[in-house]
Amino acid sequence: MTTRTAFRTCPLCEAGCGLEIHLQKQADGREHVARIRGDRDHVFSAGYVCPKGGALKQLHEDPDWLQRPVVKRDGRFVPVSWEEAFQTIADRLPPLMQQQGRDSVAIYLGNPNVHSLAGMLYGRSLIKALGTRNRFSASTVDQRPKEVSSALMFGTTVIAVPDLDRTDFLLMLGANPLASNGSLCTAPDFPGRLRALKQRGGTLVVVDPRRTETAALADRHLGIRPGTDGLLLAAMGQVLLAEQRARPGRLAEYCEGLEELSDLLAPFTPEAVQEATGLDAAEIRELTGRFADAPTAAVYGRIGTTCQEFGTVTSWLVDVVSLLSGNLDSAGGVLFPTGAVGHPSSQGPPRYGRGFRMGRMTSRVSGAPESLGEFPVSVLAEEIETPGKGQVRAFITVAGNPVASLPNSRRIRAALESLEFMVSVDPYINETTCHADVILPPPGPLYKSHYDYVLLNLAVRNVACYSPAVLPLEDGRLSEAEILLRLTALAAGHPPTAQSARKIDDMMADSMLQAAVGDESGPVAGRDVDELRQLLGSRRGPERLLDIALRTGPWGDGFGARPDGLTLETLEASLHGIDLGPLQPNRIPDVLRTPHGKIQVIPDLLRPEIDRLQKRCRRPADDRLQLVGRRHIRSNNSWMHNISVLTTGKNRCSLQIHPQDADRLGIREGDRVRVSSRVGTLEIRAERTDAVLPGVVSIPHGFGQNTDGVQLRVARQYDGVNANILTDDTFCDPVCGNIALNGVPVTVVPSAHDGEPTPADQAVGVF
Ligand SMILES: Nc1nc2c(c(=O)[nH]1)N[C@H]1C(S)=C(S)[C@@H](COP(=O)(O)OP(=O)(O)OC[C@H]3O[C@@H](n4cnc5c(=O)[nH]c(N)nc54)[C@H](O)[C@@H]3O)O[C@H]1N2
Ligand SMILES: Nc1nc2c(c(=O)[nH]1)N[C@H]1C(S)=C(S)[C@@H](COP(=O)(O)OP(=O)(O)OC[C@H]3O[C@@H](n4cnc5c(=O)[nH]c(N)nc54)[C@H](O)[C@@H]3O)O[C@H]1N2
Ligand code: SF4
Ligand SMILES: [Mo]
Repeated sequence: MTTRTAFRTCPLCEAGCGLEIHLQKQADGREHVARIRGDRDHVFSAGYVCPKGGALKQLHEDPDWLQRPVVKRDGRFVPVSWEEAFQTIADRLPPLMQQQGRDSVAIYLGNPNVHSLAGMLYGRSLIKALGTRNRFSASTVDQRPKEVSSALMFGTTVIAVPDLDRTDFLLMLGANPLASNGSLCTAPDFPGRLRALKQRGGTLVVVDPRRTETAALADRHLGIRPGTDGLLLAAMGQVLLAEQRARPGRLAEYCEGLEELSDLLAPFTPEAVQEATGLDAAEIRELTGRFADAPTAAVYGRIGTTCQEFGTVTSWLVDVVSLLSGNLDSAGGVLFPTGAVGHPSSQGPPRYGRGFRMGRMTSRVSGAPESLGEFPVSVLAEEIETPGKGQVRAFITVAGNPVASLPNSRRIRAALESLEFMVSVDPYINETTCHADVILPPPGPLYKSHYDYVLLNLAVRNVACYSPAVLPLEDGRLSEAEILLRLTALAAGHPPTAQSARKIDDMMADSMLQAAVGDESGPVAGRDVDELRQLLGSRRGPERLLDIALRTGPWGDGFGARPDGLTLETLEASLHGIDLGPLQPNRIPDVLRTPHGKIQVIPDLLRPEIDRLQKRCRRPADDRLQLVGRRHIRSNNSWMHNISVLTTGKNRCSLQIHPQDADRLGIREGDRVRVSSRVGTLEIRAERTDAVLPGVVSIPHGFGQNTDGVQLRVARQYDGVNANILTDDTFCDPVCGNIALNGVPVTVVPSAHDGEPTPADQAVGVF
């Protein structure tokens, strides 16, 4: 029998569904999760939940989730007290930083940070205190091209999202929300929203080299060759301009360089791109016509458009097509959300900025440019391997699994093995953290409060949802915020104690307040910091920082200046979230931060990319296959294969291959095959399916926990292999260095082949 019901946002993916969690009191007085279902009263998700949300119960109970810190002694992990764990770090890290310089420590912030208040707020403080140039995150194996293309056009990283609930026509490229539930487009029940689009007479077109679950729902599926979406979009732009159907409308006045687009896109006729894209010219013309005819239309591009060799230029073209068709910043098209904790440009009148700059530093070994304060993950291994001043000798991971997630895994793994010292803030001993000297485990999701600090700035509706922790922290546990604050203290030269953590937290709150009162166009301009501090009452930690951000945000109470506005207290009283209404059009010019206050239609940095894209049309066909990824509704990147309710059923780690290719190569259903790329070889079971285009093969990522050192009892049993053994750390988008995980050239042979072994063959089966 349920003794209490708690409500909480699901922290597992970008959809942010509301959950209803039924708890029961046990004989020992502890509360136990009886069941979890969707919160039907939630303002955004209205009861939707996917299998992962329900599996939070099993995640919460996972016996492999570390309950105490562990330290490696004689090659084995031993549980220790928090004091001992921090002391071990204090003994090793600061001396290394002193002797070899701050750049000798690298840090990687992984994906779950984006779903964690502590990660969002205190990951930054840790980075700052470390003072290292060697900062890395999942962003450069994911969405950096979109951030950069937006920033180049608009002066800041605002990202336009499809107006999913109102559009008449959705053109979706390289995304499979029926599996992923959406990304860079926060939309709980994405599948339901797509069905609603169809029910109201709208059109869904999916562009993907695989006939995905989402494609199956679409009115039309265009099977494109991997890496050529930029050509398709450029051709759409060319047709709109050549047929004089471009209608940027009111935005024309805010554009710099619009007139030049006609000449620039002129070579990209549908006929010129048809061979490379594999799409018929007539089909491209028809698509463009229908897109232009629709009363409103939105273009949405995701992993297939960012994690590929033309990531930035393709992401730019997504917005160019929206702009030319009159759908940018327009209802039913693509819009800029106004999250309650403001993106810097989500409030206030237009402020001319300095524009966006990247490459302010370059990496030591290969000179890769920095973007948004980070180097691309493609250079992580070489920074560890290459001797010299500034060589990385120590590594910190926070919620990241580079061995599973980054390209050329084998090289990453060898690099981690060569480190002098490594710390992981992570609940599991997995393929990455098994290389750590110290693992600091955060408590499970039900012990944490939640607010989607970043993701609500990407939502298809303006909403604000806060959830307090469902369960109180148990004795002997530290919150993730406390762990990160103590690490920050240590990196800043203070003892890693609760007292230092408190001081740093106070300093962070003060500096946020200082920044807010110093912002001349902000709601608390010129006010007294002491007065505002008083108004925050006794809050500490992430809640205090969140309250400041909410109150000074676009919907905030301005610390009393707008009494009806939001505070954390209002959100605490709204268990099912607060709906702030549909996204607003006409945010341009206010959102712009370019030096001239206009949209930079053709960013200089992208001119060479447009040439390179054009040359892509003439690239001779390659007889190798092209590898792409895939996701499944029951997966979550690299870390949920230990939850048996999610892994039962048919094995999902297979190589999908078209029957034509399989026949040519002599591969039968279920055969084990050997797949090789420039950097590695692996063995995997083949699955013949015409859901992939001929010439394309697909392997999901995040598997391969059946390797030495991993202490995940369920995941270890899974017959899976690490797809990133094949992905290539030199195959990148050249603008920002984001990895091209899709379109990787590979060869496939039946496993028992008699051919000459390649050098890579000798390493088969290492993982
Ligand atoms: N081949 C291929 N590779 C890919 C992709 C692909 O499509 N194909 N996708 C890429 C993308 S988009 C991304 S975002 C990256 C993701 O790659 P990563 O950034 O490595 O993220 P995850 O794989 O989610 O790994 C999460 C880690 O965080 C830990 N963790 C889980 N919850 C918590 C928590 O609450 N606190 C802390 N401190 N740790 C926690 C887990 O144990 C795990 O070690 O992978 C990329 N890699
Ligand atoms: N269940 C589940 N949900 C997740 C995750 C997960 O691992 N599991 N991961 C989360 C994360 S970190 C992210 S970033 C998001 C990603 O969200 P999505 O982008 O929706 O993720 P995918 O399902 O990988 O969809 C990418 C699609 O691009 C296609 N593709 C590959 N190459 C190309 C190409 O060159 N052009 C085109 N047009 N298509 C191409 C692939 O076939 C695939 O169907 O999902 C998030 N949600
Ligand atoms: S779609 Fe699933 S994993 Fe994502 S937030 Fe909703 S319930 Fe959680
Ligand atoms: Mo991602």
